[in-house]
Amino acid sequence: MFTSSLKTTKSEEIFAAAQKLMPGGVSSPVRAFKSVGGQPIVFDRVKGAYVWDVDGNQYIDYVGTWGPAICGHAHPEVIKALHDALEKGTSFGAPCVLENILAEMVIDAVPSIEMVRFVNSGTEACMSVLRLMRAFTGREKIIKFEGCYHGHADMFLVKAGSGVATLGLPDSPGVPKSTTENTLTAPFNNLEAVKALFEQNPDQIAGVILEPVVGNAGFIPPDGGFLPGLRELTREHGALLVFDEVMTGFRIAYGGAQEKFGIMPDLTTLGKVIGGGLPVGAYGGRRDIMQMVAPAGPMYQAGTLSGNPLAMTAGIKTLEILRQPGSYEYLETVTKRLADGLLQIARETGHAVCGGSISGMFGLFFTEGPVHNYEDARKSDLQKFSRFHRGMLEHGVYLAPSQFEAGFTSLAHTDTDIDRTLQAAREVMAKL
Ligand code: KE4
Repeated sequence: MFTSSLKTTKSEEIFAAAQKLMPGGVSSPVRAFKSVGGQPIVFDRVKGAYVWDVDGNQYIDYVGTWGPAICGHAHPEVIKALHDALEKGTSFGAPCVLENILAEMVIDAVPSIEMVRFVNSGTEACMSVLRLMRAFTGREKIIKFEGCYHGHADMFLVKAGSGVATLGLPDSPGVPKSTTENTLTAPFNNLEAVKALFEQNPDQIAGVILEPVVGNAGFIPPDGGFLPGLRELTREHGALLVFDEVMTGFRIAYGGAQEKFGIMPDLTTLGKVIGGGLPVGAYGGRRDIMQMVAPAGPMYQAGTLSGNPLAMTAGIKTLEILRQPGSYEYLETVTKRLADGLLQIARETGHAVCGGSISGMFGLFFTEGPVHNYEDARKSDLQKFSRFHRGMLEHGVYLAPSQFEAGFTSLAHTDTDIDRTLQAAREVMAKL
């Protein structure tokens, strides 16, 4: 069932052909395994906590299509709901009651959201929320944090995380200076740096946008006073606080990191989980701000497939499953056992390591740590991470193919899966 020496003939053939057809052979850079090396695994099918590749190898999956598969891949209730929805068509381009239903669920769940607009990706949600921040405040500058990733829109490609960090790209060519000169950056967890930026740019900063728990520089939780400090600083300077919860939304808690940490941002972006695996992003927040969005207000944003019935259906069913009592306690327990187990095994086998987990999100760095920001994260042993990743793959465990990503569990991961993963880690780390 779990092979040790991977047969990847078909993966190699398909990926070789793909590289002639698509840049890097992928639809998104991190999938190419560039930073961990070796042959990317070409998926054939997914179910629950598992993935099967085109060569028939099975893996326990801790990427979960980067977050959406939090109920387990291809959840039978989600699949059934999609089958039923398909009979009524795939896209309307017109109002549909399913949008009301998902909007109401998001508004009920996320403390700071009074109104919401659906889009088709986290990138679209973040680029739209940035325009809204500027439209509402009349200011142009924003603050983001090194290592945080808010999608690939030009103004965010400044010291960005995720694939940009993974590939070690000096941000990106093609992004005009004029676009990024209004993007100020500070180290995550560093309130003094943010305070200084506000003092140096009086009345010019529209807002601060962050991943409240960083997942795109590896897993970096906020230090105790960081989030409350940002709330206070933004209020003091008439700027907006924006939580990018594309990754943490409905994962850290049903109400996201803002529920977990008890902080009310002004605006929030969402994605991944709320689409249940189909393309959905969203931005939302205070009614007085959201009323600026066309056609209610003057700030323009649009999308052909936004709110389409299939994506709404998958999102509705996913949130219905997640809001069942016990979901987040289960995620917390299973993920903590995994993360703590990995750290203990690493230390027992003589590796410097740090990391942890919050609800269904975890990560580890091969460095003594602690890791408070992206600069700390970059001190970790990337070569060792690559060997760890490859070793776990050969033991039937599929981890995110980059140190600058987080790990994700699901309601489908069982104690047996965790035991198997820890057993694999014991064998791999002993040889690292
Ligand atoms: P998408 O445009 O990829 O749907 O969302 C962009 C985005 C925005 N904000 C946060 C906090 C995110 O994590 C993301 C996307 N996350 C990456 C994984 N780190 C997507 C995976 C990929 O790029 O292929």
